[in-house]
Amino acid sequence: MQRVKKIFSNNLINKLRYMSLIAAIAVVALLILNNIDNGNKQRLEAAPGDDEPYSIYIVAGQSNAEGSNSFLAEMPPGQGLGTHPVDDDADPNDNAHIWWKGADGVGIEDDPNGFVKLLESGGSYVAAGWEESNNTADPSKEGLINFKDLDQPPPIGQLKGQFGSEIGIARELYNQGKRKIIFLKVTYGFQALANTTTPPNIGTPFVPYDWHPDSPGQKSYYHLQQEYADLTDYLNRNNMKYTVDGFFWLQGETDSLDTDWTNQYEANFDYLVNRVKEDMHLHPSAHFVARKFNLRVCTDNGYPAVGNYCGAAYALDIDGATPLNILNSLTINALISIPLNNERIRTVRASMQRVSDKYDWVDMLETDDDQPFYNDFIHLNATAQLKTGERMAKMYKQPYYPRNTAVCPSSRSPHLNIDDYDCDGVLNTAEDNGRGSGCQYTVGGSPEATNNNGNLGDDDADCDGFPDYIDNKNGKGSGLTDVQN
Ligand SMILES: [Ca+2]
Ligand SMILES: [Ca+2]
Ligand SMILES: [Ca+2]
Ligand SMILES: [Ca+2]
Repeated sequence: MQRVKKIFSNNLINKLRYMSLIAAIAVVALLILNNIDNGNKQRLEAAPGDDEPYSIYIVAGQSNAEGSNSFLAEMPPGQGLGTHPVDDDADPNDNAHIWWKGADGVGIEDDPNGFVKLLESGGSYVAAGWEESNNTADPSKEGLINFKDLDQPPPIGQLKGQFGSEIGIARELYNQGKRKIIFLKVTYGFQALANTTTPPNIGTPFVPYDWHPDSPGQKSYYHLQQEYADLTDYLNRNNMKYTVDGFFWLQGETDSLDTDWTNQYEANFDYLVNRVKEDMHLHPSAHFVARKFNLRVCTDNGYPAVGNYCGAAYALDIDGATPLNILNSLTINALISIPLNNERIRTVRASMQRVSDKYDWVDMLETDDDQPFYNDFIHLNATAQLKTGERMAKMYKQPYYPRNTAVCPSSRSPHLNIDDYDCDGVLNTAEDNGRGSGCQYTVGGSPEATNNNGNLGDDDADCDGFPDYIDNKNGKGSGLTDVQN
């Protein structure tokens, strides 16, 4: 569009009628070429705003992050997929997109000899694997899926028509004026944060892909890093600048199954939030928002009235998600079991809160209220996922400019405001220039370049904490009244 604008501008200057005609023909030709070039492919956002960065939001965790038992088909009346402008068919150009990876839905029970294999392997047999998004409708977009297509079967839509908090988050951000939203979602049910390979922790086939960043092999955090690399490589190849504006974490239930895991949660969670902030180059204004999981509805209602023992989480005096304990949780007479798990649940919840209290960029969403669960009393249903997403998105000020805000001099148009947030005459997309020598970006203590990496949130020439694209003052401070750090 820049080239079209420039030619049109030259055309006005030129007083010669025939030149005007030629220029007009050129404009039409360019527009036609542009249409041919784009075909019928959807853009993520229509111009103006081509130089506005995309916002990546990351959703990660275990089953409630995945959205197990939260189904598109069970969304409340009037709130179904396609009823909101961020996920509708009417104007898909401003829809949110998602790049996801998660459980392939295969379990030990799907293999006729699964349990035999498990026992023979001494606990090392793992049937479960991963599936990732793949845009078969528009292969040029690789794994990037328009929200309007979430109701398609995998690898476009997610497992069994499920969805997590991403739809509620996206709708709230859109309502706040946000466009060009991309989710990166990597989730796997029943995975602990604890490193299950390190003594005294217990390795178990039921937790094959734990979330600890240092777990060896290709576990959940490894997959998250791989998908982050794949997504940002895709964006870079397509000249799409971005910032990483939030991380949403729904996890913790499985760590309450083992006393060692429970006792390590505070240290593990503290480590996770800082690793994420570094590894995924979070925007200085981005927050890590965690849902403080809640099994109160489960413990209050599950046992013994309706014979639902909330799985292993409540009813059994187990310690450790070992094959024997899991087997017992399915078969043992619940009347002789002793529910000691509440203390571990409280410990994990308190650990999450302490880490949140320690960092002003870590927020905790309390859930100890009337949230509707699915019939298993563990998993958020569709209504609850929408509500949870909305709440999580509201927990901090987003690092972007609402449209048509007047921070630029009056001589500049609102469109320039979108493409040049800090009104310094340099387009947002041209402010990917790295950091000052006094504030090198480090990952794990090692310096890492931030220039021309596609991410605009990690560049800071004057080392004042304000990324260059929203910093028009050389020296301390952004010079912009509506930018918070
Ligand atoms: Ca600028
Ligand atoms: Ca950068
Ligand atoms: Ca700065
Ligand atoms: Ca500054």
